[in-house]
Amino acid sequence: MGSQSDWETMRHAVAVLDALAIAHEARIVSAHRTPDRLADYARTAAGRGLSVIIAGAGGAAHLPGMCAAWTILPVLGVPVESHALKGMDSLLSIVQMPGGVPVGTLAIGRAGATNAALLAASILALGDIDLSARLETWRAMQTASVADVPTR
Ligand code: RP5
Repeated sequence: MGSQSDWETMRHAVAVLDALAIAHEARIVSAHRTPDRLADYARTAAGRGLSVIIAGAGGAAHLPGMCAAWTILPVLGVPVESHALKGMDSLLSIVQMPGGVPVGTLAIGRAGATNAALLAASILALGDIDLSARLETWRAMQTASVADVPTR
């Protein structure tokens, strides 16, 4: 994530990864304030054994795109809701990548963070039958939790 202030959003991705017992790390890597850290992180990610990068940032949100520039790992971008423009700036910054350097862009805010983790799980599950089973169970539990009728 681009800042400590993104944690309130990105913790929801971490919660899903924890629930699915997916090994992960959480780091603050700012495209603007720590550009060398970003280059080092993204360039070494595959070699360190990472398979998917979830990059959450807000405002002029260059983190996901610059991560994708430095690695061929799948990069999933989460637009963090900004104060000034409610995350529209983050969304448009992340989603409008030039052809040739993809970032899979999720929804603004908590839903995007949650779904980024679930999408990462789906990618990883292609090569991990145990994770695939855990993901099926997670989805079944979600289905079972939806009431037929609303509470009044
Ligand atoms: C971005 O600027 C971060 O991803 C964060 O969403 C936003 C604001 O950062 P702070 O000023 O709160 O550190 O780089």
